[in-house]
Amino acid sequence: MTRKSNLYLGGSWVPTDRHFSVSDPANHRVVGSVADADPTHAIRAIEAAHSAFAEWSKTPAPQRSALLYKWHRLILDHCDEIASLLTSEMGKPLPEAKGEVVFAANFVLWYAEEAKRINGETLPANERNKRITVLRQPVGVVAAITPWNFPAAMVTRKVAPALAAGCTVILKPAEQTPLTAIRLIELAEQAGFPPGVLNLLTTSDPAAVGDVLTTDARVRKITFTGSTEVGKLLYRKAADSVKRISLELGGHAPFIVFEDADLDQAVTGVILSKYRNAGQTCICTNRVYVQSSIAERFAEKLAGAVGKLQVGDGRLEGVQIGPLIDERALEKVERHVEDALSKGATVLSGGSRVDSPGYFFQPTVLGGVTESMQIATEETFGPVAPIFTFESEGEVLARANDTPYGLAAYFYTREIGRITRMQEGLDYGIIGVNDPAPSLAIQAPFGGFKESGLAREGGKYGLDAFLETKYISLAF
Ligand code: TXE
Repeated sequence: MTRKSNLYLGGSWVPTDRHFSVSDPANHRVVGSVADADPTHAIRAIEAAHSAFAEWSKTPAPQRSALLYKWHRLILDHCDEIASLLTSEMGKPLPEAKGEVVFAANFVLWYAEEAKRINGETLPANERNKRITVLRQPVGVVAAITPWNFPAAMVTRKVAPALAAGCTVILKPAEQTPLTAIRLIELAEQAGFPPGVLNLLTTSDPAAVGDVLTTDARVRKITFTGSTEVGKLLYRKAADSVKRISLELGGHAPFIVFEDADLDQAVTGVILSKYRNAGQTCICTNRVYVQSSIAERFAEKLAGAVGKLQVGDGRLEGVQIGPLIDERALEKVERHVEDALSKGATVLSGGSRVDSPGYFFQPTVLGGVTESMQIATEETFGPVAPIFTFESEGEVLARANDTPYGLAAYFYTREIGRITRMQEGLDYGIIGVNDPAPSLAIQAPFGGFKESGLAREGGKYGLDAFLETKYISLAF
């Protein structure tokens, strides 16, 4: 079924002259025809969000909270429907899509609760006839720009804390996956958020629309998840009006297996952290470092397990690896594999695209990988695990940190001293110690060091990005 949609501006669904199509990456079928916003629509969205801010920011927290509770309930009530929409435009296997919708709803629930706990404080003054108060106030109009790899969760992880804080929001989802976002906004409308509090701009021209959102001084905050390249561009543009900005950018996660690790657990860990979402997550493993004494055994076990992963249309029972998002993504993965093979790596499993109309790539393991290969430094964003070997703890720590990225890192060992040294020494915002899935905890601060980003999302930390701190000195 092809879905059609309009823009959501100031509480109305606004038609556009132009539309763009959304297609299913598993078979290229068109699944949606979506309103195509241009810069004039972006200005209308800003006006709507700006005028709604005055009321929304003063709406008592329990009322904001109640609307978020309703939205949460509606998302869960429509979980299956949203998940199948998500799979049809993004490709991830249906069970993963359902898991994502629940994860997305959990952010809304968390911030429904958190909305009631935004409080300032009083500080002891220096003089008897003075009082010092610290207020926490919403930052203003927020532009949320979201990626295609988690079309539901990235929306709620940004929108829910912004609304809880009392900000108004303009959401611009990725052009590959607008349908999930549209459905979430329809449900938010049904929950009863007042007109202008939440606005939706779908567009095939993110640069033109993004330019308005990042340069208009009425937008006070940009929250973005996507490529490091676009993140840097937005950061530069936001500087002109000194907007607050949160960036969740690319990663290049090391996954380190020490010789005392439980090998089977480590193999399962790589499978989970590397191949989930076909390797299209910013925290997914990009470099597997295995201590040389166990490297051969580990590679054999991993290649065996990866060879059994089922690739196919995400709607089919038992499928674990869906298609990549588009041709460009598939070509990048192919390029990285070809480059590695031309420089001496070997294929231990998979290695090429699947002969099918969709954008499928075989789950792949490469051995004999070295730092001179593209795959060692650039984010592949596909189902390819390159194996490197190492001799000592100090050496692997230095190699793991030798990257401009700093989002997630994983290591497997049972030795407590090494656990302590490694978790403190890794220059990353998220560390999984014998744990391949640290990101599923919505209460934890998610975000990266270095070029992986700015600020944190999730839990109480995720609210900070949407709040200003005001200091009041009262003399009497
Ligand atoms: O990202 P883009 P792409 C990484 C990953 C992937 C690569 C490219 O390595 O292979 O980036 O993916 C919007 N002004 N990640 O090209 O372009 C765009 O419409 C304003 C990691 O899809 O950064 C979408 O909404 N907005 C990442 C969002 O930016 C602009 C997730 C992300 O798209 C814009 C995705 C502009 N000029 C990709 N140009 C993660 N951190 O999880 C694009 N956009």
